[in-house]
Amino acid sequence: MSSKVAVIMGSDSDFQTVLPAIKKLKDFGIEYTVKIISAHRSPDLATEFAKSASEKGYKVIIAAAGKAAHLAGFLAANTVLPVIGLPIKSSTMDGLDSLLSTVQMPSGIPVATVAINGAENAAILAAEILAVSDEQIAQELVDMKKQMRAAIDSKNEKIVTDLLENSL
Ligand code: RP5
Repeated sequence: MSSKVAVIMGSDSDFQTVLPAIKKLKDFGIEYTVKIISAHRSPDLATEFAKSASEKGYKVIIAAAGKAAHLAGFLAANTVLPVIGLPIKSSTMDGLDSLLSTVQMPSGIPVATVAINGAENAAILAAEILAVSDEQIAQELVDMKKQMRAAIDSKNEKIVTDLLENSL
């Protein structure tokens, strides 16, 4: 089976921050490919990858980059696949530079941007896009929401039974 999601990062220094996205895709059973491609340091490769991504079978691209983070927008300019931008906190500006560089796209070239370092949400959003035409992934997402609900219920129970009683 060919990879459905391409996880592209601008540098190996982004890897640890991107890892939760890769783990989440794996948990969902979604095929993925991981590559380091830089909009600035390997712009020819970025163009070539984006232009051929659709015919290679990818359905969604996650693009993670920091600082002057042009990667997601650059890829989006060269493909009609949905591009999810993951701004990386990698400089002295706390990631605000990456966030604005990723999200502030001109009209006509959208990048669906998640929070600074929001790797897990990038993977969940990719799964939601795929789930429109994939029942198995849709079921994974439904199960995930059920687990979140159960976790909140048990925290609620804990605060009522343990924390409040022992703290007052
Ligand atoms: C961006 O510049 C990368 O995505 C990374 O977040 C940042 C720093 O890259 P390195 O200098 O660590 O390779 O292009």
